[in-house]
Amino acid sequence: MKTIIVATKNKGKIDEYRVLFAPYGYRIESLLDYPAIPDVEETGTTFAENALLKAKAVSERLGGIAVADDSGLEVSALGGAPGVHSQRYSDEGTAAANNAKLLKALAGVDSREARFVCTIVVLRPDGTHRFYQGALNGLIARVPRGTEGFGFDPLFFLPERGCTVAELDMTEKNRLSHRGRAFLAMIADRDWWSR
Ligand code: ITT
Repeated sequence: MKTIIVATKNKGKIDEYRVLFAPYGYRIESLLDYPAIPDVEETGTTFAENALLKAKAVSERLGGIAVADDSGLEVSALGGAPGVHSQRYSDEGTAAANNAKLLKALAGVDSREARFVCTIVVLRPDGTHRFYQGALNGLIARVPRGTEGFGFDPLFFLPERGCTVAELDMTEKNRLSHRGRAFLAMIADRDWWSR
């Protein structure tokens, strides 16, 4: 089995990538396996910039193929916020505090349209890289529902499914999520990054 290092400390993402990569014969390592690698400051203004910063930090230290994911929630009524600041939306930066802040920001707001977006970057040992994107449209619910997934999943309602993302099991989430879609584009291009 080949190993791919995904430059993330987010347990929810790591679990999803483990399941996504497994059928293709890849084993996943993450920053949780390399605690000595310091946190990267996500100073970019786009998902792509931040993803590349995270991938570079790993590839500089470990070599090999580095994969990073920068993702977030864009809410139309909030002008696209929290966007690249999704993880740090509330002062605490926890999912519970982020979700509470989002509900407060949308109190009394009828327009609930939102989308999850994900940019994956693959950085090869020779320094070349490519980006892959995915998105998922939905509505911000008025109360959280479900216990699966992570982050904003309990508030992200899928009208065509009649449930939130946190009510889907991981296989179903991966099939339709922003991350699952970006991953499909990435895996379709593996002739480039694995050669
Ligand atoms: P790493 O930088 O270590 O990968 P992170 O959680 O900081 O972990 P991001 O900077 O990409 O990752 O921020 C992503 C945030 O966007 C995440 O913490 C959630 O708040 C939200 N988010 C992204 N994908 C999500 C998903 O599939 N479900 C729910 N929330 C998600």
